[in-house]
Amino acid sequence: MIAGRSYKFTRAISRTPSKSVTGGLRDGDGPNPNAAIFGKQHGEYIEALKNAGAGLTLLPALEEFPDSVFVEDTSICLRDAAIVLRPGAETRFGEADEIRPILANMFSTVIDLPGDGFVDGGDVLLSDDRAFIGLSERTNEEGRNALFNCLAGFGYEPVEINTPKDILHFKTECGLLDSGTVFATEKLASLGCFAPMKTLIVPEGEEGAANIVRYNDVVFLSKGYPKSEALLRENGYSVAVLDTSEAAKVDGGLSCMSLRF
Ligand code: CIR
Repeated sequence: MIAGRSYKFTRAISRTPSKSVTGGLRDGDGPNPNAAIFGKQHGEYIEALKNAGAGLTLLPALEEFPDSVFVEDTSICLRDAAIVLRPGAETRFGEADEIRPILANMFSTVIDLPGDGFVDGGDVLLSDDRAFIGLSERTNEEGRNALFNCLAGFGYEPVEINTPKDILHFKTECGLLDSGTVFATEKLASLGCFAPMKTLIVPEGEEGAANIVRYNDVVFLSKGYPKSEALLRENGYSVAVLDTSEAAKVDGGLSCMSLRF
């Protein structure tokens, strides 16, 4: 096990939200995000990553892909290698081809997910020694098994999860706080998948806070969840609160807007 490899980082990749983000995928028929406000909130997110120590690569907007700001779903970045995924939503298939050359310039090893299966990065949570992958509408068994095989070569033990049907991605409702602690909703924690890690339960009524990101010493938390903020601070974490109201309108959150390595 490489202690801290799950949250000690030096680099990050993000993609500027396109104007077409207003047409991003979402469950239900909620309102469109406001592209200008999304852009401002994304800028604040980028600044927070830099403040946490990230050498940031900001990629240009891709108008033909409304959800391309959610760059996390396209790949897995490790210390020495990157794995290009096959996102499971049809309108997002082409995003993998956009990220591959970027990763090829940054990593000596870039692997395409073998086979024909699908995986969205939002369904993959890496701790220091385990790869949790949740099956979902976007991630199927073939994709998951292919990714488990790839990650085994980097020392990750597989943990299989059936994400409850009403949750878009596994990480919609959990995030890593440190090498031994996960922040998760009661619904996910009750699956029993995180043991022996400690689970800090997202306060009831604040389930939307679960998608946190730990980057070095800072835990990024979405705005509007005071009980979660207090809980994290009581447990000794430094917290950066960020407004993600526009990303939330298209089912996005904090982890989806960057690749961290
Ligand atoms: C989608 O449905 O694909 C986007 N609207 C949201 C993706 C969020 N990504 C993530 O949680 N990793």
